[in-house]
Amino acid sequence: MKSILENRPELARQVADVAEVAGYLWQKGWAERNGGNMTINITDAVDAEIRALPAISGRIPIGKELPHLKDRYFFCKGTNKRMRDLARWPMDNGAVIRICDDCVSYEIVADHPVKPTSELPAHLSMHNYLIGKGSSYKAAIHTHPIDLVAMTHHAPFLEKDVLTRLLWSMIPETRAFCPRGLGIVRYQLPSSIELADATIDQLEEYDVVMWEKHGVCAVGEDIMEAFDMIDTLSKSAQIYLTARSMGFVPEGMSDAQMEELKVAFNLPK
Ligand code: 2HA
Ligand code: ZN
Repeated sequence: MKSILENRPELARQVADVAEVAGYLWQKGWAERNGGNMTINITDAVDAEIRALPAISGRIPIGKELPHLKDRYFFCKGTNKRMRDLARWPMDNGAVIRICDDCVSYEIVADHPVKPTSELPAHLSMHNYLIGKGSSYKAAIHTHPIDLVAMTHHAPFLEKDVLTRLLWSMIPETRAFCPRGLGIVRYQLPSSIELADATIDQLEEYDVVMWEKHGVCAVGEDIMEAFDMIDTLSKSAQIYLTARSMGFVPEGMSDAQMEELKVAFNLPK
């Protein structure tokens, strides 16, 4: 069977980037079994021939009305598919979907009738929010980093901006490359509409959002950028944990050093 990626270098490149990141998530130990998911808005890489393709599924409800997504296309990891398999065979473990005119359902267009991730309501809500505010961001990622998730099991870290400041202060790069910090969503049932709604509330202020006792979510221009922000925050968490395991509480950069960095890099917060 011919893949939708054939003779479409831009689409193939974007899917290859998702596959590359899927491999990183597995190698980092953040993606046990089917854990985590990714979606990218591929509408700009979709041509008339793809638009004319008949669906290979019925209409499937999203569970929410998402008015900005009408006629948009996404590549999504499949539900119950392993991240490490997505890395090797992206089109067998993911699917291209088209949002229907009613904005409450979608259909699968290619390559195989792989049902999208269980976190589709959260992912599509994030894309809907981003398009609605005129953002150029095209990628959303959810994964289970051990260090960052462990930190959400400690109530003081869940207060607003406590983790942001702690992680920023471990190494200058974290503030520079994750300049909007880290939002917190209190525990919600995985895959729920409540989790989706709470996540988009946090996106008004943050590009990366922790899901208490579950995982992290990030949005970015592309999938590499979204991954890099989580990777940078995880690096800071590792520095913190390493210092604690050596028996001391790390000093962290001082307020003056943090302020100097903010001015030098022209950071938003
Ligand atoms: O895809 O990570 O949150 C499996 C999950 C659900
Ligand atoms: Zn998860």
